[in-house]
Amino acid sequence: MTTRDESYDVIVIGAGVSGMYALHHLRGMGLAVRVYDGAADVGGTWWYNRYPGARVDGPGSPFYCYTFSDELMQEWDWEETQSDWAAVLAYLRHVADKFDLRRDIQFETWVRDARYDEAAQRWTVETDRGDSATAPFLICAVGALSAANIPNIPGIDEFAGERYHTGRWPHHPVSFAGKRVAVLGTGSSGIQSIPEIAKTAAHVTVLQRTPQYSAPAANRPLAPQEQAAARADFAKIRATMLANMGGFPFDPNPRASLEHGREQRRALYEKLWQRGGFRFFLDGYNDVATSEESNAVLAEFFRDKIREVVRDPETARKLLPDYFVMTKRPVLDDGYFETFNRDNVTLVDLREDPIERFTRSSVVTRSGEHPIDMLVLATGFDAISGSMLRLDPRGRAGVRLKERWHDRFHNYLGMMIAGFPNLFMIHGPGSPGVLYNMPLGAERQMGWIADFISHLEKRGVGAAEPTTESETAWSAEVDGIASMTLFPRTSSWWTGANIEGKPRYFSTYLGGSMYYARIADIAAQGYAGFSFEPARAGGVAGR
Ligand code: NA7
Repeated sequence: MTTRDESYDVIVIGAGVSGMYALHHLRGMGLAVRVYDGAADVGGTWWYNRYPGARVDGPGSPFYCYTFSDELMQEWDWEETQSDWAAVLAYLRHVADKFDLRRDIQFETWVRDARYDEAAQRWTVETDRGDSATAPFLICAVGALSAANIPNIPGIDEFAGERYHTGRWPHHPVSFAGKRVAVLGTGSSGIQSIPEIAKTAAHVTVLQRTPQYSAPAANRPLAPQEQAAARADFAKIRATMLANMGGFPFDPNPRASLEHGREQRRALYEKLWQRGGFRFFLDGYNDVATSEESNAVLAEFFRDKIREVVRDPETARKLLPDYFVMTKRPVLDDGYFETFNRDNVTLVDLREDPIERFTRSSVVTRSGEHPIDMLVLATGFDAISGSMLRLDPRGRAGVRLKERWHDRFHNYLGMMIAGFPNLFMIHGPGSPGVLYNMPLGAERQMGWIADFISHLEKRGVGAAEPTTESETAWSAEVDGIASMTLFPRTSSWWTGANIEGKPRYFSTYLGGSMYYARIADIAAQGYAGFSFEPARAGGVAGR
């Protein structure tokens, strides 16, 4: 059924982790909310990324989850420390059931236009189903890792075999049995899927542009007593999560590498390696991301591990990363390097042997032709900003976001954009987004947005947006923090280097929990840095 000019208080785009929480929170405020999502159900990232081996690859369960409901925490059982996509999706479906979210979500619906009407002080969205709706507030919960990156390689569209992108994995079963499979890309998705694919494929050709520092995921069943402990003390654990830099309940690591010599450091790394998991990257030394010397010792430790595992020295050489550890998204694996000891796996180093083209049945690199039946694109995303630019909303005077963001993703507090009044982003550029526990980050940003909306309503404000001066100052803050680290010095999706023509800078606010203190402070100052326009009839006050 097509709906025309439906009127709401808030329109939310996206029904993933962030959009689901946004709906729940806004409903609790008594607001009328409409959510749109292109998928057939909730889940966002976890709806789409269902490739073999897809798992949580950060500090895992039971802390990669919502924290807003104690009841939810008490009733949901996580089975493993690194939950797979199906377990996370089952959890999100349970959340949708429990809080009756679906009745306000329109699925299988893409928002193809979002434009601001200055006179009415309202956003209008139009969908690919011919619906349109308006609301004074628009929340873009469009996902930091959503816009799939399909590389533009000669002949790629002529390839006649099966072709899948990990971030758009089909819902029907995919069989690799007896097939020659090429996997392009060795980020988290490639490294998770390659060992799984190699188990049944006739042959796997791994096409690697950049080798990775990957640590053992050490996925294991979550012991009932661990879950029970988390439940018993959840209020206290949540307080630690709120205080911790990355949003997880770990004590901050106080150890600087200067305290230990090289051998002592390697001994500690060995101990952490044996334990495995994401905390390998966090629990060593607190200066790994800031000190070249500290970083070099850890990098060498990784390279030694790769040399130890991979039997063919030439393959091992190609797998050795040579940039600062942690400055690309750290990866966790389950037997990735061991996979290269299998007879049915070969590695092509694209830096030495680049792809020239695809044909109907092969990939041709400089050294020759590799016949394939299937191409898996594990090529990642136009991350952080890509899904906002795909939406490309039109703000004041019809200015498109693409125009405003041609040189940088200008914003204030990682949530709002000058010229785009009453539009909020969750996990957008300029926020801690992908470098923070994302469900918790969504809750915290949404809490701030909700308070802001209440503030505007109470004061009869119809339109609020940041000044360009406050955007400039925020940019300087984001850049200032990043420049204290080694992160901006590596080409990564964090710096936009994976997408041709994308502005190149480290766009994430690296201050972690410090960010939440900053935005609370801005609110306490009466929302400093914004300009406000009184409500006209039909705007916020007129709803
Ligand atoms: P990533 O981490 O962006 O990995 C993509 C991989 O694909 C990476 O190895 C890229 O090499 C490679 N790539 C991308 N484009 C090309 C082209 N054109 N040619 C060759 N190789 C290419 O995406 P993932 O999906 O693995 O992970 C995304 C996040 O999801 C992950 O960090 C977790 O947070 C969850 P590059 O390194 O750019 O040289």
